[in-house]
Amino acid sequence: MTKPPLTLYLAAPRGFCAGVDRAIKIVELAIEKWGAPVFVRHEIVHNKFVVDGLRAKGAVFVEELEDCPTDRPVIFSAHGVPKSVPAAAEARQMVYVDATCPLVSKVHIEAARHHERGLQMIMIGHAGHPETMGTMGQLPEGEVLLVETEADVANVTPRDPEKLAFITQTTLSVDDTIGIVAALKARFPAIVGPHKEDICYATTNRQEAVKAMAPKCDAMLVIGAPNSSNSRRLVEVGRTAGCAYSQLVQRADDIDWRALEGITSIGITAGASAPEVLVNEVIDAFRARFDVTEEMVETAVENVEFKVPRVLREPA
Ligand code: 2E7
Ligand code: F3S
Repeated sequence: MTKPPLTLYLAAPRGFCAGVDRAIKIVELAIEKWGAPVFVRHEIVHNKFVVDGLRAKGAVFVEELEDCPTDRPVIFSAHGVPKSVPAAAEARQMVYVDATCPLVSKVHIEAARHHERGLQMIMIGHAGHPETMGTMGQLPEGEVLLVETEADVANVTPRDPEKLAFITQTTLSVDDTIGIVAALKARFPAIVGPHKEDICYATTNRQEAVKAMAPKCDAMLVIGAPNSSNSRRLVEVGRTAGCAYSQLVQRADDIDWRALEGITSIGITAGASAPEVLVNEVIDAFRARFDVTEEMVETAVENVEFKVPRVLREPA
């Protein structure tokens, strides 16, 4: 039987960012240095395939520091942790390595600087997300107020509207955030903040590529996990940019082939925590069912790399 023709658009950049690369390397090097088990507080990045792979090498994933024995090393995930977490690890005299992405640490430092100057913070982010909890947890209770949407801006009640700064999660929708920042500036003209927001290069670039790709596609698949903020934003960006059938899939098994019957084009991208093997698995699944012509939609070239902490570059 002849296969139907399909143009498969592949977004670039897609997949692993520099912070994810570094975080995974930190876990691997820690296991090499100290042997198994090495404990990891929270999924090192939000991807089951990555987590299962590291578990097989000797990592043990827990949600709270209290779930770790004090005589084994613990690694903090790429999303960052509240200040209380390293403080508790020190109090217990534990060996710990912080795999927080340097671009998240930069926001933590920004927040501390504003606080020292007596400013209260408004964080634009998603409630309950580990990055938001980690960033808000850099300052004492009440010093960081959370807004999730433009509508929230009308209801926020700062101590002094003249003494305010804003910070953001790094994986937000660039376009949604423009609206929220504008609403903050309109209500609090004295608010200070970064030039635009704190969304990272990887988030921005992956969303740009999707915006260029989505209008060409009958359907779009984002490879990523349901708890991956940046991946979920890519699905939303795809829908807004003109591809109504944009879906999140963890891997090829998740693809709803009946929903894709009759398409002649598909767009594929991957969130910052999704490994390229899963992209290849999805492409192979399309090749098995369609006569595929691949086309790259490249909107940026990335060459960002972050060093692993010194303790892991030294011999044991
Ligand atoms: C850390 C940070 O693990 P992810 O899916 O995390 P998100 O924040 O998107 O849920 O992706 C990698 C990553 C992104 N941002 C890790 Cl702060
Ligand atoms: Fe860092 Fe951005 Fe990746 S904050 S972990 S470079 S998605």
